[in-house]
Amino acid sequence: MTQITLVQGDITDQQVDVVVNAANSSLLGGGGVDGAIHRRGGPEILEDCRKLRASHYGKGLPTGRAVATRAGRLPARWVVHTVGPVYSAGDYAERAGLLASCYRESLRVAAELGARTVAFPAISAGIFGWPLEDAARIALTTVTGSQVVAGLDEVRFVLFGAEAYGTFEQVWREVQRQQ
Ligand code: AR6
Repeated sequence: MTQITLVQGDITDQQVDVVVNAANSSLLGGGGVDGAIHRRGGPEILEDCRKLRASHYGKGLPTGRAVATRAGRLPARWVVHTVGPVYSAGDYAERAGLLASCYRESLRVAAELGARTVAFPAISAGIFGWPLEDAARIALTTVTGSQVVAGLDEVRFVLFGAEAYGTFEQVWREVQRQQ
């Protein structure tokens, strides 16, 4: 049985096999979770990101996709970088599909690496502007609906602050009731 857990905290503190990064398509760092991961993990992560850019993603990693690097000094084995969509009410359905894809693709890459434990932030719910409750619903329904999740021991959502934690907890109760 895969445990789905919610914790309030900093994703760079998590002792897990895979930490998922809410990156941007450049893969060269940014603010939010991305900044925190590169700061704490150190230069190995950026070195691997640069190599991935040079070998496969000259035009950038497309939104909804995921790639893995080493985790440097983080207490994790790998970082899986995924690019969430910027929120826009205009083409909601397409972008919501891309946000779901971030979770599915990250889990697929994690499983390919042989990971048993994966920590996710609330992808797109910060700088990319996705309303938190909706981001939580997409995250939780996608992960519980994923086939890949069966091979993992734990999928942990790491929420930064009491508000994000409370929102995920409330949405998680609703999602469980509907199952
Ligand atoms: N641990 C866990 N969650 C965090 C942390 C942390 N250390 N720091 C922030 N959050 P964001 P996005 C929360 O902005 O919206 C970057 O510049 C935050 O409160 O990190 O996908 C990238 O390079 C929010 O709930 O990611 C991209 O350009 C959630 O993590 C862009 O931001 C996601 O916020 C990506 O924006």
